[in-house]
Amino acid sequence: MTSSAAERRARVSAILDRLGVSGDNPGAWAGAPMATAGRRVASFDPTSGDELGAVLLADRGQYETVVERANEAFKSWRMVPAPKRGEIVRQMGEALRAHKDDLGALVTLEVGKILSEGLGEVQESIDMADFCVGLSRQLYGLSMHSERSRHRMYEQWHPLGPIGVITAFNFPNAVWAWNALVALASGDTVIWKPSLKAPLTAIATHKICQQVLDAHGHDGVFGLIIGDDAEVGEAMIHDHRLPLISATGSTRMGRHVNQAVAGRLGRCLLELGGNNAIIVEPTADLDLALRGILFGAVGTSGQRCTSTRRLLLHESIADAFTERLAAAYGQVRIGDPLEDGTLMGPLIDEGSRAQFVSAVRAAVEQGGEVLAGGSVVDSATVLEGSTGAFVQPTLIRAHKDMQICKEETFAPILYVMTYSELAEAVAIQNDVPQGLSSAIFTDSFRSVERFLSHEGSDCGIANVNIGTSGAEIGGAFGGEKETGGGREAGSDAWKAYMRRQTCTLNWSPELPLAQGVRFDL
Ligand code: UN1
Repeated sequence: MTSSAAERRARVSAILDRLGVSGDNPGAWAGAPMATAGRRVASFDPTSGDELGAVLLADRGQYETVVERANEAFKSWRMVPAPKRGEIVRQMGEALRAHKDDLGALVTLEVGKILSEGLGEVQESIDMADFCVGLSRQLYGLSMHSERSRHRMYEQWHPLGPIGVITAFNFPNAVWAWNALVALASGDTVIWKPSLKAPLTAIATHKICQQVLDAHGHDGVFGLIIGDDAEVGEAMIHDHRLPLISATGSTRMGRHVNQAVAGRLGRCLLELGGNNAIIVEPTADLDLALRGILFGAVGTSGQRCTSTRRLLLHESIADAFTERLAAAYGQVRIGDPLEDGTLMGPLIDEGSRAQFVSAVRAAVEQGGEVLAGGSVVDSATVLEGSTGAFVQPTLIRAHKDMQICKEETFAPILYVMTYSELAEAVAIQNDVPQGLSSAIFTDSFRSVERFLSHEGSDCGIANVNIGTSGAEIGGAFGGEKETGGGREAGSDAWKAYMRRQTCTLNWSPELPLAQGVRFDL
């Protein structure tokens, strides 16, 4: 179904209205310490180029208010029993469910991913809420056997404090949930600084969850601060009151955040760039591999940190498979991400389009050959009146030493290389600064085990017969090397949001010292 520009605008404004984010500065609703003055920043629909709304940026004064409220709220929130906190998170999950369709559409409107992915992103937040309900009853510590008679040792986990969460444009809802819902179950409060490219999703998400907190009389547990890096970001990373900063974004940004937070001996949880490869062995189910590669490389217009950027094909299958892939690339439907049937929407903005263009140029200069795509797309051919940054999904024959293949370009460019031995493929895969996600398609048991062994993939995520993107929330998400080492979402990622306390209790009438030390008068 395609709609006219006028019909589309009506649909868009209905979505914004229902979520309460239409008009100027929708963040400044009653009772919230949002900016009422300050630089105006518009949020654009990357598909049409239309302005969706605008926010006023917060200054240091508003930042202070939000942090003070979060600090104050922490004192009471940490004393709410964890399962009761879990019950509030459960209600947030219900509220997100009730708004899933509109919120998913808003994600699509603000960042340009196809509707199915926008909805999938909200589903990821709902799944996080469900996970955190269970987690709230499982914040387990170990008990140890003391070497001393009639002594007991155990560890317990305490809430940490107000957590600073800095998110990127590409997952404007789910990455918040990975952090904020775990933090809430853990007894922390949250200060969220969203990307200025997706402030409306942040405001809508915050409003939906704030209503639940309001119903329980918890003020200040969630803080939202929409500001720029120099004013608000810098304040956050240098703020001693925020014991943990969880930041998602580029490696350049993460390095800066890490240094600032380390300077005050705070904690960082970083989720930075990826340069993810898929290895395809001759035994692989090639139909499966093709679909996994397409979703990984073309999905979200290549703007996931887990997007597939390099394809390592065994030389015996390379030519025929590359041909099939190039044909499939030619069939990817580029269009309005709100419409059924579209597989690829626009890039987030002109800056990203410029990076796409310069990466393709660099690849060709470095010896690469464009096998499919390679060009920008005239936006007027996609949507009437659009100024969106549309590009073609692009396949480039490359060789392992090309510098551009070691860099992360947030665009749908896939570099295809060949190998003859699995060890060589794994070496190529690992020979990049980033270490987020990796995958192999094979039916060989031995290859699977080698890929997953200590001398296999060096990434935080290693998949078999699944692409590099689209991780489930149940596992810990994150990567090694320049990806930053952080882990978010499931498994025991919650431990980063709490502080561990080791307790030793003596219930004997003696005072024996550990290690047999004697210190008697
Ligand atoms: C990101 O791109 O920052 O695994 C996160 C995935 C998604 C999350 C991506 N669940 O692709």
